[in-house]
Amino acid sequence: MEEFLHSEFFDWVEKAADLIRTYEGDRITVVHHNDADGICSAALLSKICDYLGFKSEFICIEKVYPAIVERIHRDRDGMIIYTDLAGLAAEMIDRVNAGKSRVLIIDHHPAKDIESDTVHVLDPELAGISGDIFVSASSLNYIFFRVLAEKEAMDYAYIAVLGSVGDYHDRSGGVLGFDRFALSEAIERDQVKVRFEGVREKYFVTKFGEYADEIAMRLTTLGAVGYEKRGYRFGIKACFEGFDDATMKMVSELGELKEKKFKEMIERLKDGELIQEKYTQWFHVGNFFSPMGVKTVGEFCQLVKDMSFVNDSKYLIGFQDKPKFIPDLGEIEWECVKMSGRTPPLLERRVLRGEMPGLDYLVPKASEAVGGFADATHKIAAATIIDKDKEEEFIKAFEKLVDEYEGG
Ligand SMILES: [Mn+2]
Repeated sequence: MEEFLHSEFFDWVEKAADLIRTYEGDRITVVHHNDADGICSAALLSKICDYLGFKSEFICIEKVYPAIVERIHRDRDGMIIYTDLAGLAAEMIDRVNAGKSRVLIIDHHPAKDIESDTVHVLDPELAGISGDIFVSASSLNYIFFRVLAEKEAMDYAYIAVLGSVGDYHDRSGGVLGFDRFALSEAIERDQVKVRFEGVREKYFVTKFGEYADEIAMRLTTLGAVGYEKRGYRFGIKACFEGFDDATMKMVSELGELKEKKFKEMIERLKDGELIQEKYTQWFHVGNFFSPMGVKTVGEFCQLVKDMSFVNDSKYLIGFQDKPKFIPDLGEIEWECVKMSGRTPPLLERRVLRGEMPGLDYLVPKASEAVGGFADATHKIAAATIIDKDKEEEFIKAFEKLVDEYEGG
């Protein structure tokens, strides 16, 4: 395992560690994602701040939008750490920050490095290491912690394992690379035991008396389904103290709430709320999914795309209002909606054969047509953000694009 620690990447981690070591302020703001990996990253960073004697504030967000970054940097200075997000947003953050705060981005998503005196990016992708396979944000924060305080960090190696499993880095049968390095240290310290289920490794977390995947799923429920209720706060606490009765109750209530809302929404779609166009079928949930975050409409599309009431050969598109209220920040001045797209099975085969255009082509183009920006697009699944009241215009642009593709 030592070779990891002597790699070029380790020098990058050292440089990032210097930024926090030489920081002269007394408080650090941590901005983190709301899934299990983001929650585990925040948990590790909270210990780093404690260890170094900094006061810390935590802000949980679903995505890095300029309006959110503006609010964060308007009201705060000192040091701001973004984690499990923002790898691609360094430029925008640097522009908004305008030299005010010391910013460190600790992410494992695709990233773009920038030349800046105040904004720094620590991301394995920049060193040619896949952050989707070998390093979760939690493992990265663990390694960061380890460089700052090796002994103290090792008490929390299991948290890196929870984050890695939360991001499904065990999908090939077990975690790999830097994730595995964190796992090996958790095993050495009896925090985790590896068991086998067929050819798959399962990570039993001794402190919790259960498996990492169950714990991670619970953390994601708290952060994503319970986003507007600040469920992630309970998640961070649970990383250290386990799940108390109140937190377990919250998890099961959130699970039931999601199931109930999804069932009702399916009925509404069957009752005529699924609008049929030539190539698309679409619906708008408004704020019906509140308090669940805007990732929910994507999860809902994923669930219903295979159901029999959905037309097998048309694109499925759902919209969800983006709430103005960000739990840790208050009201943000924006009026926008999240759009999620999926391809039902028959259409999916046509898209993959190249007979129909993919969502990675249609969604960015249709977004542009209404002045929006798409940032997460794949052939058969995509998401974007557009201004409110542009939904019908978006659908029109989308239809036109498919028409042109069919014609040409
Ligand atoms: Mn992650």
